[in-house]
Amino acid sequence: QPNEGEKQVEKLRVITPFPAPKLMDLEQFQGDHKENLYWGTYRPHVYLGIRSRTPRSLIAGLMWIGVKDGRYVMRHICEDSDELSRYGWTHHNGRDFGRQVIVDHGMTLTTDFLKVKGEGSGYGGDWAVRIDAQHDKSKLDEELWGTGHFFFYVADEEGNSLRLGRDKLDTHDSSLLVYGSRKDIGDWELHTDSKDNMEIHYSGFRTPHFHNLTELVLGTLGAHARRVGLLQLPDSSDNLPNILVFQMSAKFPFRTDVAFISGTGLKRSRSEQRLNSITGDLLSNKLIEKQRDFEDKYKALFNLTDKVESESATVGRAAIGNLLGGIGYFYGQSKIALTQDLRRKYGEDFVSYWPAELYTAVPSRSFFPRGFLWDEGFHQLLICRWDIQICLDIIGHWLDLMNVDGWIPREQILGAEARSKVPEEFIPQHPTNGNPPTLFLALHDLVRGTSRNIFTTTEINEVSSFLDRAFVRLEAWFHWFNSTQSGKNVGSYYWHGRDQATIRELNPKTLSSGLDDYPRASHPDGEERHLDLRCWMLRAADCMSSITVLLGKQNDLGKEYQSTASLLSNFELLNQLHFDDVAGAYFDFGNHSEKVRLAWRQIETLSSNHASRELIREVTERPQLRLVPHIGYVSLFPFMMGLIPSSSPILEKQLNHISNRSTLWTDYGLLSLAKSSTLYMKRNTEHDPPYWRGPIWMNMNYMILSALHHYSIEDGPYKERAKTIYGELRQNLIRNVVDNYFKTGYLWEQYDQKKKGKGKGARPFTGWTSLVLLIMAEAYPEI
Ligand code: 6A9
Repeated sequence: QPNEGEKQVEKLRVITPFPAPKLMDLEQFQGDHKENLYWGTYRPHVYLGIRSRTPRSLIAGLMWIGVKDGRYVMRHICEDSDELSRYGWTHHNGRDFGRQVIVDHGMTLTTDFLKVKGEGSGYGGDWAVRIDAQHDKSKLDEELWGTGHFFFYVADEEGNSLRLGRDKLDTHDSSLLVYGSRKDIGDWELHTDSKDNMEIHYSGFRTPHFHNLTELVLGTLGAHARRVGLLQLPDSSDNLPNILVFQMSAKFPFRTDVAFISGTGLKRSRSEQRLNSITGDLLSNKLIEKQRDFEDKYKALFNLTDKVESESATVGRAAIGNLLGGIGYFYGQSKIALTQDLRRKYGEDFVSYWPAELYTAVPSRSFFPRGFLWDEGFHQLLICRWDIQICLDIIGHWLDLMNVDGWIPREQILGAEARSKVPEEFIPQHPTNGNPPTLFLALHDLVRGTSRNIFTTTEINEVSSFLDRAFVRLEAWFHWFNSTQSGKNVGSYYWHGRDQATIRELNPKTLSSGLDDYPRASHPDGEERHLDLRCWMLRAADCMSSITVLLGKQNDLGKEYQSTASLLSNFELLNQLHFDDVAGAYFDFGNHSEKVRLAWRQIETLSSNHASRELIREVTERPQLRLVPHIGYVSLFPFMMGLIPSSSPILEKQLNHISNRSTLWTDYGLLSLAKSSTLYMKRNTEHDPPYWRGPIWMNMNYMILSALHHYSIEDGPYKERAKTIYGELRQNLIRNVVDNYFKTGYLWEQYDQKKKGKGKGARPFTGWTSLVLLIMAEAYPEI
């Protein structure tokens, strides 16, 4: 029996931070770097939300009244059910400028964001938002929509109280809405400036909760409307409010600037000049200038002019703009599920990870506005080309989330706002489960750019010092996979954590792989060998080895990574473990039967007398240890990694599978699972429709396309064939994503091969679908 002290130690191991200096404490992330990134549109889950990169920030945001089925509704959090024709950043540089266009039925709302470090401003500088609302008379019901109602709020998460502008005696003019004071930025003021005739009302609240702001405002508005018959806030406030909401109402078309200036308490703060410089005409000029800079950078980096039509370039611009504009800052504690052992011992199911910050891009502002580990590696392929400092900052935050075992939680649900978006059962993270170490994809690019002097001297220095400090963490990460996810055979791995007991899934899911319901061995056990994980390990080992070279650490350690990499790239060994001669394809290995199906069964329940019907798995053949015969993304991993020698007939076989319309090829991209698979487009349970069992996903298509590109350059008998397929696949992917964007206004999570490539799943999905821009630019990682 462990004593109290030992119990604590054991239980807390999983929530013990990795014992090494944090990346975010590096010199390069302090000073100007930190200050320059202080304020931003870091609340991607709302249509327009601003905060600073500090745990308890002053936050700001916009709501407006929309109409649904003839009734007023509040727009605030990005909700798919709002059914906006489109919304998203058409431009965003990730730092101090963004332009977003929102089409809400008959209204087009443009929200510009601009940040400046003015002379005299406080820490982090000043910022402005321009709200421009146009309406289309033919589409709007005048009675409901003669007037637009916009609600701009500020809230202090630290709890400092806010003061109404009109309370201030020495105010410069009447434009002051609210002011306050904070430790980080000093005194601050928020002003509004509009040439249009607008009516302003307000409400103040004191509450520590911010995730239900919409209800708070809507409730107050409704209550007052019932009393006075007017759609306006009551111009009243709780005592010492930490939230103030300003309703700005005006006839369409309407434009107003909202300006935030800090450091106003200081002498010579030049508040008035600063305010002038970020409102009205001066703001217009600055916005024009910033947009031009964005265009220039976009052109220079991706060089699309000769590569795609201008329509496609517009989509590419939205892809990078939304990926950067979607970057968020989160703070909170992950909920960690204890392993069965510890649960039994301590009678507790969950523990909290340490409070942590995460600066990260997100896959989808409406559906998944939070960090996902393997998504992030793909995001960084784009972001590192746009802004290396932002890229390092993001990877640094992720690596700082590592625990003492070298584990990083896969899905980051930090803070009440993030939690409110996720059903309870999906919140806990499991320390036995991994997620592909795709950060190595981006690190690989960074190492290459550094060792070949592609970057500037400053960038090279920053990447080097970053890698130098990251090294122990990367080692621990590598080691975590290499030890906890290894298989029985030398050089074999499998995703741990699959449910061995389930009787309700057609094929037990592998969420840790990122490919969720992609078919694996029907009966999960320790005999499994997962091809994708093996290939990720090769990528990781290879990258570790090149980092050791770059850092001059070619000691025994460096050699170990090199020998792991050569073991994992050994073609004969790969073929022995994973190649099926007859199919000419690579497969997983495991205890497997193809004779499985879901069937309705009467289930007697103890709690009630009546029997219920449930879908239960039937297996009509004894599973055997064998290769798992499903052709799809997993089988293409050796190809993706460039593992197949360019002279090998096995390469030809992969090209055959790829280009075959009865297996993987469609006019819209490659299918996740071949039409010939027994699980193609099959539901996994009554409630789980096929996800990675057919539809087209951009991240894997990008990887496959990279490999096709590679083999179209490498000499060999299949070079020309690879080139042809490459060209056609590239065209198909671009055409389909671009068509869908113009038809629907969005980039999508997946594309539906059964409906002519129509976007499906989450929208906007501006995470890895934005890789379409790299496809346009033909920018691929070197294999
Ligand atoms: C479920 C539901 C309203 C699934 O893009 C993020 C991930 C990928 O990492 C993964 O590979 N997506 C892919 O298979 C979305 C995952 C969403 C899980 C949360 C909770 C709440 O939604």
